[in-house]
Amino acid sequence: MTVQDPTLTAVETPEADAYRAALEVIAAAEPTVADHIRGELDNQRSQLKLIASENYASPAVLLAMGNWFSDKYAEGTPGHRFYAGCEFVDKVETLAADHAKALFGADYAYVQPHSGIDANLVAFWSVLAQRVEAPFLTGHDAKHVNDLTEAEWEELRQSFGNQRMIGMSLDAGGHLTHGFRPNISGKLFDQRSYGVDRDTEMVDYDAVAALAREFKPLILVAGYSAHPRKINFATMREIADEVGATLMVDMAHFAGLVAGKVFTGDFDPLPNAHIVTSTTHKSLRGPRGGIVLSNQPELTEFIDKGCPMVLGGPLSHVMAAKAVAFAEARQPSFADYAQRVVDNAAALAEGIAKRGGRIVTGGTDNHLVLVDVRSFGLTGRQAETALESSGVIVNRNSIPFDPNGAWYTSGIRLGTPALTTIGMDTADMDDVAEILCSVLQNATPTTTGAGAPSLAKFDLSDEVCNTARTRSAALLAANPLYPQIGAL
Ligand code: DSN
Repeated sequence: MTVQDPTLTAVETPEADAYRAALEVIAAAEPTVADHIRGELDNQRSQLKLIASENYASPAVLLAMGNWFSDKYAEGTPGHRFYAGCEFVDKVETLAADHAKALFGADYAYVQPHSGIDANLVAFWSVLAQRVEAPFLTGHDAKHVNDLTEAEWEELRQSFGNQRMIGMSLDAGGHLTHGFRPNISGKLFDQRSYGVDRDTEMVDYDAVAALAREFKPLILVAGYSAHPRKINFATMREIADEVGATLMVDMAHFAGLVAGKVFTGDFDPLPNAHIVTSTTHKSLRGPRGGIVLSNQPELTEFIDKGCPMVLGGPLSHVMAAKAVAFAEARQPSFADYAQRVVDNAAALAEGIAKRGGRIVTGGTDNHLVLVDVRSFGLTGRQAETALESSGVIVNRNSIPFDPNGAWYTSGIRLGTPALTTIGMDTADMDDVAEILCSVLQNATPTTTGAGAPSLAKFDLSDEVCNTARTRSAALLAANPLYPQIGAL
């Protein structure tokens, strides 16, 4: 376990008092858990966090989750629950939804999903309910699925499984939940995927349109977890409208850039998509969870049935934390933060490119940077491990047309939301690029026992690792994580 930085001092703030007291109470029940909570903070404080999907939530967001809302069952929706005693759950869920609506300019917000996959499942099943189930019920003069005969129900069940979806391919930066076979979405939908152009590595909208015309999907999904560029959602909507598809945007990665008005107009999902899903813990900087938004009244009654359709009891304590996070994101300082995230990503890409790294698409206009680490003679697996041993936390990632497959990969994915939260700026990003490239330039692949080039093993000197750690420590000392909590 990492040990607490001995130069950290205790501070007298409400946040420090709250966490000291909380750890004391937890330690009285199970001291090892309190130790592990401290250990996680020490770890996070000692590493350069460049995972594109992570961030540091505020103490207010974190504290809003640690309370007795966790004890309450509240299946249903505000004012329409399957349990009594939901007065304050109703209030907190309504507050979270109201903040989300105001933040994103949405007419409707569903704040119950526990995660991104849950949000996507709610969205998929809402569209299936609206476009497959509801017309079937009307056609059979039934109000409810329980009114159908066994034969009718079987026919409806079969037709759920016969629907089509188009999403972005995984190696181009799409997400497993967008219809890929290892995920439930790929088992449910007949899926085809669009990739990126081989030369530019950008989305080719003409190719997406041609695929949509040929395949005629029920749902067209736009959104990504590893594509470093904006998507034109107005163009995606034109394609969806032409083929009668519902446009779903999964903005999990870039929700903070939408909330912070960095992505506007054609690049803002809300005015363009029928249904929008997101996580709340990435660039949006909230608690771990999901949301579904829509401006289409014909869809909202179905989204509202996320529970019991897909979800069980909502995590009321997390909805409370979502309300806090959305309130924070409505402050003008969040727009400033979102712009700095994007500026920092551009500076990081430039810093790596000038030190010899190939940047997929040649740059970035969002929060993430995809580096083709073959330019350093490495696989993604080698790069990820070499950086971790030097205190730089990234994840390996496929790049478009990746020859090394999804396990070893040829890329690493970097993101700036977390380091921007602790105050790093574009000059710091050049230092981060220097630290990162010094490790990648000095890691040397080795061979397997059979003498073939290894895709996983490498040599890296302790001196290089230690120098990287010392430089990172200096950057982190100047931009401390949770200074208001201090030493615990
Ligand atoms: N695991 C998330 C990411 O890292 O992008 C997406 O599910």
